[in-house]
Amino acid sequence: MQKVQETAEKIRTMEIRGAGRIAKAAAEAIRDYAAGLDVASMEEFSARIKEVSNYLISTRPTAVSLPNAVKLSSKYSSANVEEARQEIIKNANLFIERADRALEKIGKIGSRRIRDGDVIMTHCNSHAALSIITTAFEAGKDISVIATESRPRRQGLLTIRHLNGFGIPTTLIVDSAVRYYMKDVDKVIVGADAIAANGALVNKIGTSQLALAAHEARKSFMVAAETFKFSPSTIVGNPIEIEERASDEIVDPALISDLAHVQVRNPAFDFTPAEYIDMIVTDIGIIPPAMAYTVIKEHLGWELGEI
Ligand code: RI2
Repeated sequence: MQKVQETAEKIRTMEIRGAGRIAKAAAEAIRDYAAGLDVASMEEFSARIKEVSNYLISTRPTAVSLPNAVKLSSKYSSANVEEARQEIIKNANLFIERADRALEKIGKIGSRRIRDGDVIMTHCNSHAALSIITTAFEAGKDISVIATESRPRRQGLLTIRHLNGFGIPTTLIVDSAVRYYMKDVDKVIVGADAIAANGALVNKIGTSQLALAAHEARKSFMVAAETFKFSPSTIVGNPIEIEERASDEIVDPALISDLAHVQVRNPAFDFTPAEYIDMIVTDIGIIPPAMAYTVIKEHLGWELGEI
């Protein structure tokens, strides 16, 4: 349990972050917990696995990759503790392998849409979006990137470091400069924390204003998302919850402690409607947002088996 608690804490404090990495860390935590679980009965095994699953899921509410990973990893059908344990270990390992392969596939598929000379704008720090960009660059395409700072946690600094490591010419801008630079951009590529059944995207706060600016300038807006970022529960009407983080991520409370009429709000994500999205690059191919329902039904819903 101690390792599960450590992983949960790292996800909560964002030491482990990025929807895909969160999912993989949760799968690893469930696997290792199941592997070392010493119980007297199957009832106890089920109860403990359920408890740990719910605990991991509660760490961050928006990235649907987290509950999807936990559910896919903690699946078992046997009524025997030893067999059920082995099933969980196998399912978690399968999820982790698939997640790694998905990133590679997204990179390969998405990079075919990148042309020589493209200027690509990206937001926050998405390993899926970066996989497309770096794969295109390594295939010899002459590209450059405009990366947003992504306040308040400035994940853009991770992005520019990553791109610099590949030798990709990169420009860092503040979030409020996205429309100013949109005229220079050919494509916007962002990641996803969740995709709803209606094709709407939930991603780092500010994504929807990038989409709006791209739409206005008739620039292509691409989303890079593994199929496990699609949200099964949206099919049955559950909304995706937007995480609101502590206000001290935005401003030092001491600086505003005398301002009796001021509050600070810090939503971590926003919604981008499907009509602003040209394509979603997934590990099963490029799809229009209108196909989100099909992805959920055919690639997730049946596997999750409980929507
Ligand atoms: P990958 C991140 O959320 C960003 O919103 C990013 O676009 C998304 O997860 C997907 O990231 P946070 O964890 O899975 O920084 O593509 O809040 O890495």
